[in-house]
Amino acid sequence: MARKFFVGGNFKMNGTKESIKSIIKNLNEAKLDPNVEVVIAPSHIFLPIAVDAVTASNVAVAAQNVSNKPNGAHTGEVSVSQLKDIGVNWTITGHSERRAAGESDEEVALKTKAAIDGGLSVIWCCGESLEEREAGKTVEVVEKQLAALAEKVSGDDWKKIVIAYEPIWAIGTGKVATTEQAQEVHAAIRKWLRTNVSDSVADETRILYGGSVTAKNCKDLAKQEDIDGFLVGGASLKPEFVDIINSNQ
Ligand code: G2H
Repeated sequence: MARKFFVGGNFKMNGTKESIKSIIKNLNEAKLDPNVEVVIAPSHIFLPIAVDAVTASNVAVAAQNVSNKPNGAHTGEVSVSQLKDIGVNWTITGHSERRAAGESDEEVALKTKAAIDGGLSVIWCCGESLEEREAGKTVEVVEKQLAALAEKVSGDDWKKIVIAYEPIWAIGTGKVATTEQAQEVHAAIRKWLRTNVSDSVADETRILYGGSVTAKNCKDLAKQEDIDGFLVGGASLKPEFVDIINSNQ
């Protein structure tokens, strides 16, 4: 089965009511490749605005983070059911900026499982630091993150997961991984899924590349066999996001 190209826009802690509306207006009015699934992730506070503003049929809205707990006494957290209640059907989990703030592999896996059980689809992120890459541990680190995920999710859960490989040293630094570096890790992730989960999960799971993706570098990355799209940060706030969405044409 061909994997549908996927482009996520992670707005991170950026934007205002007006700028978020303007980015979405631009997407609504753009000629987006209809064969691409697009998911944009503004800050929690702007999610209702985003849900109301999106009219493009292939654009959905994601949270950047979610609690793994049900509603209750968890000050400052947002639950899966609250996201569903306002019409959000996606969340990112395990972004390296959240892992750096203290989220463990296990907590990320628990959040992913809670999100899926509550009816969300998930962009689950993984990736190594510069130190780990230089020590030759890239695949080992990513496999450890995958193993923690696979302990909590199973069966059809995998159909709700899109994997984003984001080398930490390439995030927001302007240092994009080379096409070879990215393809190598994507292939290793797919191999791990084949060996440890199943052939169908390996064949059907989209694996995105994230880390300083721009309109300039996306075309070559998109041509790689195991790169099924992108998770875009900085450039998703700019008009060039449309060119990245259309990079697989
Ligand atoms: C990686 C990416 C989006 P940027 O974090 O998740 O951000 O494209 O700014 O490197």
